[in-house]
Amino acid sequence: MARHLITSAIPYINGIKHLGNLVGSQLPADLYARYLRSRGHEVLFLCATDEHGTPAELAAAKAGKAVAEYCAEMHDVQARIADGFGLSFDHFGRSSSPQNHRLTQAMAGRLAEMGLIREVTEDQVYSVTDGRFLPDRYIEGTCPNCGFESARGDQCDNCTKQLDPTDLINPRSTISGATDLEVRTTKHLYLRQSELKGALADWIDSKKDWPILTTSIAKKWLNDGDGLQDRGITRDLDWGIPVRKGDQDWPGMEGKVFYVWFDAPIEYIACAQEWQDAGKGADWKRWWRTDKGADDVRYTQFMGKDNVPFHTLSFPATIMGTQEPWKLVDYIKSFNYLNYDGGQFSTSRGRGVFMDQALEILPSDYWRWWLLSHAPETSDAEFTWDAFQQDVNKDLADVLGNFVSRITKFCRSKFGETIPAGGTQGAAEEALIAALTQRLTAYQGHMDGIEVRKAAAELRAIWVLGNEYLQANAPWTTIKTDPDTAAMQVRLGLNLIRLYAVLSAPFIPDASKVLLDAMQTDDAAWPDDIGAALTALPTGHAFTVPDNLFRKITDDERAGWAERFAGVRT
Ligand code: B3M
Ligand code: ZN
Repeated sequence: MARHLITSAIPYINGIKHLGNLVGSQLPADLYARYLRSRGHEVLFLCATDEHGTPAELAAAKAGKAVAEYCAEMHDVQARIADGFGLSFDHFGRSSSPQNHRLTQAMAGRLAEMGLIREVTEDQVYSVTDGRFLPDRYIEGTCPNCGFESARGDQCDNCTKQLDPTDLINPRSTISGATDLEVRTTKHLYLRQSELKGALADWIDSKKDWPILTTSIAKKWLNDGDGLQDRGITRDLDWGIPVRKGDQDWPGMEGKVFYVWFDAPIEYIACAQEWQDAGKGADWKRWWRTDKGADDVRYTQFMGKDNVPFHTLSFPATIMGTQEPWKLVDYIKSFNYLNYDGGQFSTSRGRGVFMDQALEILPSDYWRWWLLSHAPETSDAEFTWDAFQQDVNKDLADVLGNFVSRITKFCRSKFGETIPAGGTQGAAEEALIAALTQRLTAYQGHMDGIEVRKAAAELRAIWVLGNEYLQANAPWTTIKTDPDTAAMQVRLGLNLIRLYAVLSAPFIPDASKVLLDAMQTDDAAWPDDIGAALTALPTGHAFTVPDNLFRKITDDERAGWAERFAGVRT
């Protein structure tokens, strides 16, 4: 029994995540957490909402709400949806929590003490009408290069030229449209991460087992020069964590807040404090401080590839820079993108299926199964309604659902609703147990290695073995000549249902519960020995026939959804 700390990238507060976001972080993190708990390990699985930054301020303004109020509401919305998808966080925290305020300020103070913070004076565009400094992407104007009228302060989307806001002709604020912009001088704090380049390079080099996607992105940023330039960690915004040196004022930094990407990963740690303060656990330092027992914790992070640089370089630089005994991540599982029907999912354009909409259409297990079995691990993947209908109907309805339905209904009609007695296992059963044992070993290997697609394929193969056994041994035929052997076959089949419930729970937890309930057992122990596991439900044990476990998606539904989600969400 080991201890596992698991975090998923924390979703931004300003809106509901789409299925591409879900499959790139929270869902595989949940799969892994559920699996490790099933194997008897101690798990702390944390996630939170990422609540700071300009997008949160703007979204609140658009909703006509105070930012704090908007964030509190959206946190609850996201928590409810996460619950709908069965995401089994031990705590779903908030980066705006008092715990994160304190910890972020303490870490910044410590970094300053270690000589790793420098103050930089810079010129920045100030909007008099908006009463604020404008981040580059909130300034638009005419491109000096191609004349495109909606070029952004950082780049022209028409000719792709990189720009400075001061390059723009007729610049205006995208917040208010104001044109009374002026350049003002302001002071910011920079984290001297360049000082830590050697230590970071050694650390990344030592991670021989990391996915190539993770290390290739880390090394690219580390060696390109760009990634490890010192990084501004403060912003001129109202909403955020006030810049303070621990509990002291930071002279010259009045009215400024930390940059959202500085405080967001620190929330992984603060979230454990929130978990404890909410009365859900004790001794959070046992998970996070190597001087308090976290040495034997294995820490795994899950995220989409766009978040990798922050987790392989910036956050580790923060942690290492403090020279305090904080736990560093042991393994970073990153994902490519899931595309939507010939294009990209897009939050800003409302393209694709969003988490709340998905749950309106179908129960979460349908989505969990499809998304995880198509997780974009080695390359980008694509969601299409055709593939979704086909795979769900085949894997869940034809393979797993059909197996359960055939065996339970057959038993009810011939033997009644208890596990029948009689008969002895022979060569066919021995072969089945051997095949299951081999596949279980492979399944566990893929789950331990977080090879999500391969694990799903192995689980599907485990379901198929049951169907093949039924097909080949046909208890409905056997019963005519040899009722005892038919009883043995049925007994085995019913026990297989319980085994499937246990093995499938990390992927499809709701269906798994339905199956365990139908088998009237709460024995969800992970099998050590397949032969023994297939005798867990003894002769005479009562069961019920579950309602149709998975229904098929009809052609009409598929066509309707494809049409409903073809445009953009309004
Ligand atoms: N909030 C990105 C996102 O929502 C970002 C992750 C932060 S992880 C510390 O996709
Ligand atoms: Zn241009």
